Amino acid sequence: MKRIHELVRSFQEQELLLPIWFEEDKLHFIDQKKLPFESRIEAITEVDELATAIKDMTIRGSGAIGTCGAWGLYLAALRSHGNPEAIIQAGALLKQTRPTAVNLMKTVDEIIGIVQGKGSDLIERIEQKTIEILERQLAFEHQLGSHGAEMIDEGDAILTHCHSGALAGSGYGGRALSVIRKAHEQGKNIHVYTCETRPYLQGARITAYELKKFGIPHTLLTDNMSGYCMSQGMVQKVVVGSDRVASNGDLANKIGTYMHALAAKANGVPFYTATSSHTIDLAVAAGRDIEVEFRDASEVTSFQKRAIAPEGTNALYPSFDITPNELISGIITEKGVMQAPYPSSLRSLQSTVESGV
Ligand code: RI2
Repeated sequence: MKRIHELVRSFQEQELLLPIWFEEDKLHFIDQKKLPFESRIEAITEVDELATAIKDMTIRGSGAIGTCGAWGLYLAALRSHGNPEAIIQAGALLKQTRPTAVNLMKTVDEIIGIVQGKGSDLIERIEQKTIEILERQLAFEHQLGSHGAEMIDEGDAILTHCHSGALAGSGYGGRALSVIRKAHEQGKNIHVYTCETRPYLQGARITAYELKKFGIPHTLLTDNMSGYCMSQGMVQKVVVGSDRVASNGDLANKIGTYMHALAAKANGVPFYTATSSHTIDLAVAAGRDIEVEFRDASEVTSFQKRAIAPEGTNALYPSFDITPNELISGIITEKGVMQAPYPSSLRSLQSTVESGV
């Protein structure tokens, strides 16, 4: 039977950029607010500290916070010596942190299923489930990356938004950057336009950091430059991540994604989202039913605690937007690239996942 420490060791040997890991009885994670200026590692022992880190975006990205669901409940199981009530409470706390990304809810529910199931040693059963989830998430990155790379042609310039990369996922390339990284590893000559992604600047700070680390040529754009670049024929594909996909194919992703999708449609540029079957939420009929997180307006009126607008200026911060399915050329998953009509392609994807095909 594999133990959690062996799993972490094997991940570390694969030269992954791990967002979160367990070592010496503590949960460790990279403070993504400080990147790329400082590589600060936090070490915690309590689930409420993890909840705070997710809420304030010290750790972020739908894939990464998805694995936090498993890590957090494993930590809760250890701290409570396997007390089911304490683990269920920890799950409820984690689920309240961020409402839009569905992976966190799903991994919490998977672990709670173990708590409610039968068996002897609860801590050990949760440990095994955590290992299964972490291995599966990493395998997804390689699989969806390979399927997505087939959509990328030699010489393509690919525009991406926000940061859907290793530190937003399980360490290889998350979603969008797994596609880009695989295409690069296949020897395709590609270039990436990374949009800075106001107000948290995930694109400028973290996507550019990872692209540099992976040796992939890239150029930073401010968010308002994408339409111009597409109109000039500078962009051949758009690939973004995904916080949740509704059963009709509507996509919830970082605020600004919709604007890029509109520009892509107007300029005949194929627009893809890279995701996994775990991020497709068949319980939600359409994008309008997805809860969009609104964050504190102070995150718009200031950057890293420095004011960028006159004191008292009103601001708005919807953290995500909805891209309607008709703007999406394909939904890249670990099982292949889903095409419209999405209600049927996503449903048959889900049935192959459930039946383990
Ligand atoms: P994956 C981010 O949200 C963005 O929406 C980004 O596209 C996504 O998560 C990356 O996660 P935030 O957590 O799609 O920075 O790669 O608010 O899983």
